[in-house]
Amino acid sequence: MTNSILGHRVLRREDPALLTTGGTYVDDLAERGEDGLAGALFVTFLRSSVAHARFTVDATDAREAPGVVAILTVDDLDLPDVAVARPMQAAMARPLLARDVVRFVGEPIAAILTEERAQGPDAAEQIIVDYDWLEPLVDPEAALADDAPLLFPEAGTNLAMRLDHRGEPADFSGCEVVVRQRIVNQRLAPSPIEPRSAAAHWTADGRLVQHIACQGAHPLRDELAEHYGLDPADVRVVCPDVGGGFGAKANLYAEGLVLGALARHAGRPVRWMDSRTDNMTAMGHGRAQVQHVTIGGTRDGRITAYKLEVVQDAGAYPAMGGILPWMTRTMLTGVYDIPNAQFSSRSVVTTTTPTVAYRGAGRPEATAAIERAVDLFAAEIGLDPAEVRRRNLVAPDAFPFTTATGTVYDCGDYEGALDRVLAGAGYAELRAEQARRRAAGGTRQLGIGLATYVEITALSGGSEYGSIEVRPDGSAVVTTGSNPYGQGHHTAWAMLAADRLGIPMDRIVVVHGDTDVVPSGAITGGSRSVQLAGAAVHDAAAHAIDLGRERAADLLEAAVDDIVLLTPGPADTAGHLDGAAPGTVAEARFHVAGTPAVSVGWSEVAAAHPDTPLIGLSTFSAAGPTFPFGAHVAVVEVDTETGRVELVRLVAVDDAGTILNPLLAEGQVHGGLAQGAAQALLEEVRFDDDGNPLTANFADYGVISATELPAFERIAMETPTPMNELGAKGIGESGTIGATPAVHNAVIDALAGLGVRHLDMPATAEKVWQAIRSAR
Ligand code: SMO
Repeated sequence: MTNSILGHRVLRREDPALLTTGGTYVDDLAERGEDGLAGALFVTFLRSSVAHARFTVDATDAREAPGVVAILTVDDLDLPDVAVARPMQAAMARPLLARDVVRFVGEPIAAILTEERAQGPDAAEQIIVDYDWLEPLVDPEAALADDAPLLFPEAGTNLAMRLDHRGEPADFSGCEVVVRQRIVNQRLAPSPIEPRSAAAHWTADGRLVQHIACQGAHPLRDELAEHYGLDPADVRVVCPDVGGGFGAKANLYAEGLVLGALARHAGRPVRWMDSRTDNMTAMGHGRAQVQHVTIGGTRDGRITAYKLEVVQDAGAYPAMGGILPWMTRTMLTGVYDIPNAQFSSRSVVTTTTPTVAYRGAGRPEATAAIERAVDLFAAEIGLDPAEVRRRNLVAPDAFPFTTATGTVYDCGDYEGALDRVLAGAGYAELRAEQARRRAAGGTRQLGIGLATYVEITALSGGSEYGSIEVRPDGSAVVTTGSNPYGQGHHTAWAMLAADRLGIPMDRIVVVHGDTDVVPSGAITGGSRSVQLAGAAVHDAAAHAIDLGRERAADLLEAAVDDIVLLTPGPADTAGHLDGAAPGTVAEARFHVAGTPAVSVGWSEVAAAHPDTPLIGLSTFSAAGPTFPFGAHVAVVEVDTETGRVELVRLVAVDDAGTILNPLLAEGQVHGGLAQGAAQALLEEVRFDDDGNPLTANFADYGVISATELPAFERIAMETPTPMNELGAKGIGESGTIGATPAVHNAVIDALAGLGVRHLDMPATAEKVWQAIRSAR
């Protein structure tokens, strides 16, 4: 495969449009009145301004406000509530608009349909909501108290789901050292730059069409079909360009579910887009776990027992976030060989924004807990944290490795990743510099943070759709079930098809995100795309080649077994390949083995049967998930007078198996590192004691930007997985998973000389300053 395009830094073909004329987002389609959206009414949601109350609504005056076409409340909807996913409490179902009781600030109470965008918020001001306050409940641990206010009195509890430990409890009796810590893995706002956005209309023949910014059209189509009692074939979901999702656009929200009913009521298309504040208060939040860790072992650094007890804040209505402790359990012991381990969790409802999946979805929480615990353990026994990690890693010859919670890791070399990152960071020199600064006692102390991690991608294996049609002009259309929202599927899938078919990349179009065009698909999430949808494209190409060989055999009057496809090499004509000059590479040709002089090309075989398109298709199924891993070193400087933390270096080894395009992988890792550092240093969704959001915009919420970040240092490592022919694992979430604890540990490491043992994230200047003061 020396001529392969794979593994090269091919530039993103998505970017010229995104960086110049802009993409085409849902709101653009609505604005242009395209695709059935002409004359769409604007939907504005009147949202609760209190966290917990019984309420009544009077919209009499508002109905007379300029431009108002209709105002609907829950009684006007002929739709069921959002059922709670099993095994969570069924009695905690969510009405699509609040019914009698509101349970978080931002919960939609009424839908206002107006002719112009600005008329909705004006009309909302004229709706009179009479709130009869109920006791708010903001603290998830308090939700379990006997006297806690109940969000759903009929459920009789605030507990939405519990996972109890299976098997023997972790035994700490033989440990020489046992360390305990309560750790808050704080609530985060996923903060996509494009907020939630959708439009809906009904066709003349009774089909529901929804355009929506999402992570996968087909699962949403099925969700809509179920909710509206329709055959999935009578629902069409279209997902155009999407400006980020990070897990939070993986499911429909009440606002998205209700649009079809609003369009039906008005007899016109409707369109909706979040304001930033609506997005910060009503799109799902991530993380939100309180963790109690116990770690024990020997004085020479062997960890022999580990326990993690989680309280998961599910927010007001249990959604994906309530289930995520299951993922935390899956990755409980991380990269360490700790057979004696225990996990339990309780997911509770609180009068706050519901929680959902957010970049890593339950796995970063597991890593953050154990990586902090290992550092606490190392500090207690006075050993270097790198050395403690090394003494406990799963050995390279132990794969496939089954953990205490029954997870089977496919392959890995954890010590190799640790060695690389320590060498790349210059770990010994960093420690020496740290010692010098501590001895000198200056105001800029150095902190060095480590994290070693493993995560699970393509969670339960699963399958994905891919097809390739070669057209009579020799161009190809790749159709994929996987839906990009920034990852670069158009580039990656075109590379895979070009590589295998020998058709130049600029003659390959990638189609996705329309349930009327793509037969099936799942979400882009859990870092699954390359290893499932990418593998499907790779596989579909093989089928297309088989069909091509059959046709070539007819054309060349030869036996099909004698026909081979000669691919001329890197199939890039756009000059993107490692900066090579533009030039046309000849397309691949079919010929009889040994006689390349007589051949036919793709256009000839595709044109040979004009009535039978040449389509290779695949629904690739993975034998199981894969387990990317890595090691990060973060270096921070802490100003001990002000508490200000500066992240000065972030060195990362992220092994995601075989890399298809290092440029795309790097983009994923960079974003992940940024969001990991963001959790460690800056970001936190906060509520006051009454449940009022305090971080409802980008001024109050410390969303990270380039100014707070160093140039990242990445060190390559590739351990191919046997789970797919590409050898690829997922890369979308790994940066976040490793960076969060590495940066967090670095801050505490900087403060260790001052007597600080632990500090919860985010390490804001104020919190660091307070910690230094208390320690002194
Ligand atoms: S947090 Mo993701 O879309 O699995």
